[in-house]
Amino acid sequence: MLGASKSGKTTLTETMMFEAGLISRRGTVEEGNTVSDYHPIEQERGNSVYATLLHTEWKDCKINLIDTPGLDDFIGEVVSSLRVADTALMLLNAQHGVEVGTELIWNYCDRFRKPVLFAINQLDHEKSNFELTVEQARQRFGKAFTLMQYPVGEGPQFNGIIDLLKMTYYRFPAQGGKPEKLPIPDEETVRAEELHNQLVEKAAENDERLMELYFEKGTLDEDELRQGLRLGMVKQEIFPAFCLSAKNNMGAGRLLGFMANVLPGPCELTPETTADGQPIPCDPQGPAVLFIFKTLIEPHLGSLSLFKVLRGEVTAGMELINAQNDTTERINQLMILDGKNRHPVNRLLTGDLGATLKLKNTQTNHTLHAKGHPVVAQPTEFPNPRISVAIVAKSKADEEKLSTVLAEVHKEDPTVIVEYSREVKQMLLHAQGELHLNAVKWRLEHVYKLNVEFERMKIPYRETIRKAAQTTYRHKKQSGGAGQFAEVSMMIEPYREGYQVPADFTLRGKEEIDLDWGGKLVYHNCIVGGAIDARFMPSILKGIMEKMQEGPTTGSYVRDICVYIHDGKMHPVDSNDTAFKIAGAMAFRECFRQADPKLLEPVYDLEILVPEEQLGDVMGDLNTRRATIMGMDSQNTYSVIRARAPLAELDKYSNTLRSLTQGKASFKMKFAEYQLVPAEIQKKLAEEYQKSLKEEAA
Ligand SMILES: Nc1nc2c(ncn2[C@@H]2O[C@H](COP(=O)(O)OP(=O)(O)O)[C@@H](O)[C@H]2O)c(=O)[nH]1
Ligand SMILES: [Mg+2]
Repeated sequence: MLGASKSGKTTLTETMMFEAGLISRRGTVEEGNTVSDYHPIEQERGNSVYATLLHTEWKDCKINLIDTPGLDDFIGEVVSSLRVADTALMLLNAQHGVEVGTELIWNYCDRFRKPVLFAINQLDHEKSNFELTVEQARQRFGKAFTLMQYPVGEGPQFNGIIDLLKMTYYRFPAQGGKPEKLPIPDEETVRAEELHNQLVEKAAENDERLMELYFEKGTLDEDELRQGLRLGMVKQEIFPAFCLSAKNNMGAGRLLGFMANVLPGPCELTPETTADGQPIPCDPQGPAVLFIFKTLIEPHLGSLSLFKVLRGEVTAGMELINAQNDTTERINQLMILDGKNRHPVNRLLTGDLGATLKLKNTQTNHTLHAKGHPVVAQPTEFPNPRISVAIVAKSKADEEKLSTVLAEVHKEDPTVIVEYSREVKQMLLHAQGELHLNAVKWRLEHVYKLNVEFERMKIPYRETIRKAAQTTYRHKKQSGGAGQFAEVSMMIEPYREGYQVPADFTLRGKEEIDLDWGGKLVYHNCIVGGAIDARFMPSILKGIMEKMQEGPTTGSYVRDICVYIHDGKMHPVDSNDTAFKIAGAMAFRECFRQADPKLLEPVYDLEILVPEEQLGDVMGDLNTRRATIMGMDSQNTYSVIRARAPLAELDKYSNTLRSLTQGKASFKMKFAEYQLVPAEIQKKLAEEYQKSLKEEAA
């Protein structure tokens, strides 16, 4: 179940369970009592945060549903769900047509090459506009978008559907549910016939035999139509589109019937693949293969692994091998899930989704297989993070617990990435947006009883120089016993590819270091006449490296420097490694200060999708963030802005974007390069650093 936020996925899921008689009363999102939105955070907020697995039935067919959240921040849930779904059911909200949220999710449907079914929902809403929605959908999804139905009456008058496959008029009672089946009214026959013929032609296009039949008879019967549609769906050449009011329970039953009768079953789809791209043929009789697509953790109760049976069947008590770590796992309890409710089952067949408890060494993206039949299923690739913050426990005593708990959070949600950054000395949380971070915080506080605070992530600046400088530094200490003596003459200059060693130096040795934090340090030994022993050269380099890790201007990493050691002095007794290390460090610092130091900051490429109406506001805001606009395109009803902006200016960007556009925009960001910090900002940062050093010393 996919679609922009508030298109009605959760409501439709509830209605579908109700239609199957699995629940006797329909809950609502407003009352917080749907089967799908069972997490307290979802009830509190009134929208889905987690993907939820449930099922419904139609005649003798079990249909698994995964209700996903529509908000951009929770896209990870969409990705893991799509990975195992056989068909994507995409809701379009007839109030808004193709939204930015639709676009985002569509990109993933496209990537996974799944059959897609559309449902145009909220046709009862007073702002519903069926024609416009269809027009936008045709524009965006192409000619594969195929109407299966159209509504009779719209907005508050919506109470019927003309079905183009069955050529029947379904008229609903006021409270929804089971419709009356009527002949198509006279005033609709021309339109219905025309659309029906288009549908028949499209269905015939996908199979030679059907094409022949169509030429012979001039039409296709219902079964032939179904077959043609199914083939077209597998090839993504037909996206059938249905009409709905999920809230008033109009159209959901017909949609379920279509799902049961027409949607391709797991073995009719393009086969699953292994990690190296080989097909895993769908074989209900073959040796079992299970793919773990999601993990739910309840503290103290252990974890629940959700899986899809890719091949064969799984039975309770079965022993399987984890392909990633070669350990044996026993499927002690086998169950299917309806939201938080768990129903034990004895076996699950190829294509089915289920869950098991307390696997020992198995996580999301792992494969379990029958003994002697090793196979690794293609793992799901999760999207890159778009926001980073530092996280600290409110109480010092909780610090250790915090890392353990965050590791669990990552296991449940692979789009939460936890990292201790040695560079900025903070525990960092990388995620998809502020709502995502807030959901993590909510979970830490309410489920793990751990109070945390988010702090701004320190910006990983870089320092470098703009011109050459040189100095001679003498380190001399005479106190009591053995003294210390070292003298180093050093020249430094900016490193550039293809640089030349100055003509007045004789190069005796060179070490080119690719720095862990990016950029280079090239260390040149240009000593003549044995002024400094070769054995002290590494000590000098050590001293320089210390300063490279804590640049003189702001304490940030230094990059892109050439160092030349061209002269110096030793003392027969007092010279040692320590003395040369200190001399190296001090000489480097002096040179650096004279070499016109400059500060670099990380800049990111942004790609922002924004509805036309809010384009001006979003551009205006970018102007306040030192952003450069790189390009702009227009697509359907929204624009794509490509911009480049310093990370330091992107704090809370997803919040701002959400409030500027009522959540209708979306963005991606990716590290681009390091760029010069403007002089006045560099000055301010340098002053702050000097102040912090003084405070530390005091
Ligand atoms: N008028 C109308 N409202 C609907 C319909 N379906 C859902 N809604 C309302 O739209 C809002 C969002 O629904 P929800 O199911 O949470 O959407 P989701 O974010 O896609 O899961 C709720 O207030 C629903 O009551 C519909 O068919 N008609
Ligand atoms: Mg929902």
